Amino acid sequence: VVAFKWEDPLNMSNFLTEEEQAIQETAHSYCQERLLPRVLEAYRKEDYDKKILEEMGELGLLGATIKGYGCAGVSNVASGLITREVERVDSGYRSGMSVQSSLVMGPIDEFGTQEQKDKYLEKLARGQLVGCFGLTEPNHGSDPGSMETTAKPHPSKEGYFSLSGSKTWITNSPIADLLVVWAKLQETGKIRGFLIEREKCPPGTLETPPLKDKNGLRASITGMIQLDECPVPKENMFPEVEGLKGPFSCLNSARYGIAWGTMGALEDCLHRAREYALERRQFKNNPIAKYQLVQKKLADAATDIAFGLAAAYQVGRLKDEGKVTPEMVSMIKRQNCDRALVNARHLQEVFGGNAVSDEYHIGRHVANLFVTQTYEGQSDIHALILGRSITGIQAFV
Ligand code: TGC
Ligand code: FAD
Repeated sequence: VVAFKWEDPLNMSNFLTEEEQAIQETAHSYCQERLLPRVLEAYRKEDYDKKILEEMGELGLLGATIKGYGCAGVSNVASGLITREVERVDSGYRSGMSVQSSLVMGPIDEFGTQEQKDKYLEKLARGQLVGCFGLTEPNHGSDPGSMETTAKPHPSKEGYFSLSGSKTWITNSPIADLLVVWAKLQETGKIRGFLIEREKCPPGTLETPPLKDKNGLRASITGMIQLDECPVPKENMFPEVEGLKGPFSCLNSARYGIAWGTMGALEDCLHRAREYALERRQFKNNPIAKYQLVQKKLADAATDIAFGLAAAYQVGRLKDEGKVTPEMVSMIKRQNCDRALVNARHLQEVFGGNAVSDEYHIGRHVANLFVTQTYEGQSDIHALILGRSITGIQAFV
């Protein structure tokens, strides 16, 4: 007899290998035992504990798909399961991890020289170095191709570039030791990637002020990167990759992770709303879970989670086989972020006035999920990426 499980309606766990299930369990235990107890204080104080990356590093959760350099070398589905477990606690914790794994270790592994890989990957995998990824600028968010940050030969230091410009809304920048910065090479006008080591920058050439008082993603630290003729050794540029292909290749992996992660956040909202609805009584002492309008909210969320996870799983398997396209990633990033935000917002209503207390966690997820729908390509931008593929006509400009 096959029983329906509301927590896993389409029986997805059936399709996971034993190794993937074990990885998910490890990530689940760590997140529930170590991250959940600190998230409320972190969110209230807008504080990100750098030690979290070290703890994740010890468990092999950072750069988990990379082979060698102390990384776990697991499947893309396993890495999706890790992000799902982390974001079940908080999107900000997943953000810190995604940036380190997909946006810093990812490009070093894919585009770096052997020296760059040897120098940085293992330390990043252990969380001994913290990384950040600077693409967005104050005047260029959805359209990073128009960036103004430039790299030109350094006027006084032989063998160095001089980088100037500013990046904004950069996760981890205030605490980053290693900054991946995308800038236009003055000579060619082409976008190139640079690895900037904070400790090697002369005073006044690199500033990373935090952006405080956010109303979402408060358990993650965000800041600017301000470069003023910052000297960067020529060997710190990624040697081959040029143009937007560089940053977007890393974003393909990070966006894939967000598609899994947002489903984890929505699962937490569903579990909490269900529990609350079964306990809370209104009108003739009925649990509010008895009422059809409440049940519909739970059914909608459970359905979107099941569909969203199935789609992320399918893309993960294709990614492992080298058969993924950026449009597939745009589709699941957009859909899962949008559905997570809409459903979380509806489930928030189940808590009535208590939704306003942070102890119920739902308001935090709703605020975070707005950010996930915005960064790494706002949902409408992903709609245009899909529209371009469907029609052959680009609608950005
Ligand atoms: P377009 O003409 O489309 O492409 C220019 C070149 O880039 C290549 N390309 C890709 N390559 C690999 N993967 C992808 N997904 C790619 N998308 C584009 C493309 O083939 C082309 O190559 P080539 O060789 O022909 O030059 O460029 P466009 O300027 O028209 O771009 C438009 C658009 C909208 C697609 C793009 O700009 C976009 O996606 N905008 C969204 C911006 C964005 O996602 N920013 C993310 C910032 S990082 C971040 O938010 C991190 S948050 C992390 C966290 O805290 O978790
Ligand atoms: P804009 O590009 O100004 O867009 C504003 C609105 O206009 C959006 O709704 C957009 O969809 C719409 N729009 C724009 N162009 C079009 C068009 N052609 N057609 C239709 N609609 C359009 N960036 C990094 O590089 N690294 C990071 O680590 C990072 N972390 C972040 C962390 C947080 C907490 C936040 C909030 C952002 C982060 N970002 C990061 C930046 C993020 O990627 C950008 O905010 C995002 O890409 C959108 O850019 P924008 O904010 O400039 O919005």
